[in-house]
Amino acid sequence: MRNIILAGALALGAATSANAAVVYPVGTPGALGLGQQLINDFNTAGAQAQVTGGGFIFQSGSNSNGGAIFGGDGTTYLSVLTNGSANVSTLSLGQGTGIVYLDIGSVDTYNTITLNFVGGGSQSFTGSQIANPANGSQSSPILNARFAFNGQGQLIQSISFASSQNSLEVDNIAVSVPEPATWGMMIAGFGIVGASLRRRRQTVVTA
Ligand SMILES: [Ca+2]
Ligand SMILES: [Ca+2]
Repeated sequence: MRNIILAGALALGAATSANAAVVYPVGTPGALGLGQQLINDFNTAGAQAQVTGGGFIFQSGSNSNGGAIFGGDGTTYLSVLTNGSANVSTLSLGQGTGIVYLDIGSVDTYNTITLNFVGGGSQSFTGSQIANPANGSQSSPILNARFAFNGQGQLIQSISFASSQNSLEVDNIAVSVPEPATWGMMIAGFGIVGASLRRRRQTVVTA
């Protein structure tokens, strides 16, 4: 009997374990689609201060340190330089996000984007896993696009950008707006607050 329960628990564990995260293009750069909430456009000093790490710059236009994201909004973008790495927290309502959306420009084989999950663990994508052929073209709509990194059930706490050569260009990082389960938890939270307020009011009345 005990073995049957154990086997059942193991099967349940296997069924509920998270799938690997995936990346896919979602449209043209600069345009936030439905369900996307912008968290960093790198356009202001305040936004730029949210980025941690080293070996990166913020710029607009194109030069040897980075190429403007083709088809994008033409604003300041984050460019990760040779052996640089940059980290952007994607915490939304304090609990991570299911999907991170961002513009990427001129994807190169030597670019790496890593998702860091709430509760530990991470998953990295090379430029070739993001778009192919990742040859750094600054005029290809396939290599200059808006992409979604979907945790497939794992909540993403932060996203890291690394490059072994110039450059990895990104902009307009967004998170997925709260999903139904999150709204359910928030509504339950409001209910608890409301109940405690009602209790407090009753206490005042009877005192
Ligand atoms: Ca920008
Ligand atoms: Ca590039």
